Amino acid sequence: MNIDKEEFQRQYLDKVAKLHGKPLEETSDGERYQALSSLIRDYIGQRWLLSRRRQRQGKQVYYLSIEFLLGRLTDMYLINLGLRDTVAAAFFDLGVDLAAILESEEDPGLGNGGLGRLAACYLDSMAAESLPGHGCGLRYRYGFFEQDFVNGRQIEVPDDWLKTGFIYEFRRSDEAVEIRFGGTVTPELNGKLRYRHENYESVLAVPYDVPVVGHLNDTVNTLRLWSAEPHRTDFVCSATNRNDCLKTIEYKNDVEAITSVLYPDDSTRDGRVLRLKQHYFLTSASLQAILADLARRDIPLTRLSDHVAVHINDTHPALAVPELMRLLIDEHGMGWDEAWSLTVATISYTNHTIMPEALETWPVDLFQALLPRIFVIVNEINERFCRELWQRYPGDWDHIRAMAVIADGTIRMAHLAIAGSHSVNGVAQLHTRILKERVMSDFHQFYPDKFNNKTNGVTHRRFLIKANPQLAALLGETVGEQWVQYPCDLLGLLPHAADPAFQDKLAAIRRWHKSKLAAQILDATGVRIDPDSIFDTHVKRIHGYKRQTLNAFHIMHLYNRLKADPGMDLTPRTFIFGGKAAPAYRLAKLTIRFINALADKINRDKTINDKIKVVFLENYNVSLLEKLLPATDVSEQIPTASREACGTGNMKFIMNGSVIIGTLDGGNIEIRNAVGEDNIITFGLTADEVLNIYERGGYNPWDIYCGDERVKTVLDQLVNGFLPGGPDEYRPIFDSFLHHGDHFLVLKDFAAYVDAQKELERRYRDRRHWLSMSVRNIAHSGKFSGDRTFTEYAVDIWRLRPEAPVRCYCSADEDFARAEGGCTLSRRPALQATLSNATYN
Ligand code: 26V
Repeated sequence: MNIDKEEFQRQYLDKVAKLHGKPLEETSDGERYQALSSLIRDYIGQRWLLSRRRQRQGKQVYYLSIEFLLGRLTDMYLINLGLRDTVAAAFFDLGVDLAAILESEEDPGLGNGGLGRLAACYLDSMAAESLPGHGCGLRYRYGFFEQDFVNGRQIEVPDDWLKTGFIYEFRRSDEAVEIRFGGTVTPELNGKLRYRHENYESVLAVPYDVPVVGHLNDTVNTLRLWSAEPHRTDFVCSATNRNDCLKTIEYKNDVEAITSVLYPDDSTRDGRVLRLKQHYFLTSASLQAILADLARRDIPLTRLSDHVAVHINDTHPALAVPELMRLLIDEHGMGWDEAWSLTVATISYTNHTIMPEALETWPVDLFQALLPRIFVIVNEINERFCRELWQRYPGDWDHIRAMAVIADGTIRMAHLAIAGSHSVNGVAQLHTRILKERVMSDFHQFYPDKFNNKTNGVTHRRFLIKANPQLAALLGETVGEQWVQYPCDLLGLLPHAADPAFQDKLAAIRRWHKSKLAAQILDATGVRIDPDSIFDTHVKRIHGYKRQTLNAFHIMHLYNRLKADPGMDLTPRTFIFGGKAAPAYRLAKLTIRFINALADKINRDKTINDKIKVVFLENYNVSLLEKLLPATDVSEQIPTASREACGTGNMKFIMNGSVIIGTLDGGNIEIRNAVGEDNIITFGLTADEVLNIYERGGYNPWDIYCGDERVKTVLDQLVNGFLPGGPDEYRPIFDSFLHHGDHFLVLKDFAAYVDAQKELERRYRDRRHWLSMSVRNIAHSGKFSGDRTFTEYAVDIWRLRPEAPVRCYCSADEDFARAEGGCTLSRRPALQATLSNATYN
C-alpha cells in the first residue's frame, strides 16, 4: 500500500480523535491499539471488495477446519500491506511505542495445536500466492483455554477473547443460513424418492468474515467463521406463558452452546452430541454458502468440481461428504450417481495423525438421532461402498467389515472421508508411508491413486519476518530481498555459512533476543536466566508421545551428575518448556506439575552455580512462540518415532537458526535430508523399530530400569521425596513407565538421548562450528515454507490455475522439481550461479 509517514500520522491522529475524543497523549495503549486496528480495517475493506470482484471467475478453494489458530493479526496485516516500516517510523516520531500497542491485541486461539496453526499458515500462503482460497471455521465464543499455574498445577481459565470485541471481523447477517438438527425423516415417493424432514430444531448460522491479506499483492481472501444463533427469541415472561418462556430460554442456551467452546468435554453423551453438532454446523453452513455463491456466479451445479474445491482438514469436517450429497439431491434434485461423482471430485482430505484415539467414530444411535437425514445418506454410501468391496473381495467379510464406513454400531469418519474424496494426503513422507503401508493399507490397495503426500510448511512471513525482523533484514542484505517471495533463495546463505563476519551478525541478533527473553522471563516467573547459556526450548502440546518426560529425565540426570561433581565442565543451559495439557488428560497435567517441581528444585539450588535453569512458561500460544523462536539455540523435537505426523515447530525453529535435537520422525527426517545430517542432531529408535515393538506388544521397561543405573536413579527420584510435592504425588508417572509398559518408549530412548545431548554440547562449544550449523539450517528452511506446500496442493489436488505464475520453490537437490509447479532451481539462474561458484564448508 502506498501511504507515506506523514499521511499515516494524519490519518491515525484523526482516527484517535474520532474514536476517543481526546488527544493521543491521553490515550492508553489499548485505545491506541483500537485506533490503529480500526484504521487497518478501513484500509483492508476497500481492497477486499476489489479482490472479490476480480476473483469471481476462477476456481475457489474452501479449506474447512474445526480449528484456526490465528495468532495476533495486526502486525501481520501491516507486514502484508507493506506498511510496517512506515507505521513504525510514524509511531517513533509520535513518541509512541508500537510494540506495546501490539501487545494489547488479544491472541485469537481458535485452535489447540498443529492442525489449527497449519490451517492459519495456509490461509496466509494462499493469499500470498494470490490463490482464491478461503477458510471456513467456527467462531467460538471462548477460544482454547488460558493456562495458569497454581502451585505448579495447570488451571484452565476461559479464554474470553471477544470481551472487548474483535475489530477484524465483519458480521454478515444477510448471508445467514439455516441448520437443522434432530426430528424425523419420512420417505416420499413422488416420481422420485424424496425425504420429508419434520420436527427438527432449527438453528441460524451467521457468518463473521475475517479478511486474509496477501503479502504485497492485491489479494484479500476470506476466513468465514460461523456463529450459532437462535431465531428470534423475543418473549415476554409472565405467569400465563411461563412454559413457553422457559422453553425459549432453553432453546437459546442450546443453540448458543454450539459455538461456545472448542472441543467441548466429550466424557458425557451430551458433550459428544455437542461435538457432532459443531461438525455438522460447520460443514452444512459452509457448503450452503459455497453453493449459494456458485449460483450467484451463474455456474450450473453440474460444473461444481470445475469451480470449487472443498478441502477437509482432518475428519472433523468429514460430514461434508453426506451433506454435499444431501444438498445436491434433496435441495437441487440431482440423482445419486451424478451427485456422488461431483462430491468425490470436489472434496479432498488431509489426515493429520495416526494416533488411534484421534481417529473419530460416532455411535450410530447418537448420530441417527441428531442427523436423521444425513444418517440415511451415510448408510447408503456405506451400502454402495460395501457392494463395491464385495466385487473386489467376494466373500471376504473380514476385509469388508474392516473397511466399511459403518460397522459394529459405529460410523468411522476416516473411512467416510476416504471413500468420499478424490485425494487423501499425509503431511510428511514418513507419515504418508505409514498411512499407506499400515494404518490405511486396505484403502491404499483399493484406491492407490487417491493417496499422496504433502509435507507441511509454515509461513515464513509470521515466523521469520514478524518474529525476527532483525534476522529478516540480515537475510535480505545477504541474499537479496527476493528471498521473501522466493524462500528458496535462502540457499544463497550457504556460501556465508563459515564466514565469521556473517556468523557474528547472526550471533549478535540471537544474543539480543536472548537477553530480551531473559528479561521477560524474569518478569513473568521471577527466575533469572543467563542470556549466555544455551537456550534449549521444548514447546508444544503436552502429550505422552511428545515426550516432555524424556527431556525432564535428562535434566534430572544432568543435575545428578552436577551434584556428584560440582566442578563438572558443563556449558550453562536454560531449559525452557511451554505447552498446555488437555483438561481431561491426567498424566499430561501431572507432567506439568512434575516439571514445575523439578524447575523449583533446580532453580533454588545454590550449589550448582546456575549451570542449569529450568522454566515452564505459562499459557503457551502463538504470541509466546514468536518470542521464543529468535532466542532459541536448541529446539527439542523428540517424539516417539512414527507418532508425530509431521510437526511444524521444527520448521519454525530452523527458519530462525535453531539447531534441532530430534528423533527420526515426521518432518524431522525431511529437515535432516535438507540440512544434511551434520546440521541436526538425531537419535533414537526409528519408526519401523517402534512399530515392530508395538506389533510385538511392547517391551519390558524393567530391563532398562535394572540395567541402567542412571535410569533407576531418575525414576526413583520421582517417588522418594527428591521433588517438592511429596513422594506419592508423581507416582502415576513412575507407574506409567514401569507398571504400564512405557508406551512411548521413553526409557528405551534414554541412553541415546543422553549421548545426543553430549554431542550437542560438544558441538556448541565450538562456536564457529555451531554458528555454521545455524546458518545452514536457515539456508535450507525455504523448502519448509507453506508457500511451497500450498502450491503443491493447488497443482496436484485442487487443479487450480493461480492468477499469478507459480513461483519456484527450489531445493539444492531439486527433489520436488516438477513440470507443472515449476519448482526447480533452474528457474532461479542467479541463485544457481551463486551456488555453483560456492564452496559449502
Ligand atoms: C483429534 C481429536 C480427536 C478428539 C478430540 C480432540 C481432537 C483434537 C485434535 C485431533 C486431531 C489432532 C491432529 C493434529 O493436530 N495433528 C497434528 O497436525 C500437524 C499438522 O499437520 C502435524 O504437524 C502434527 O504432527 C500432528 O500431530
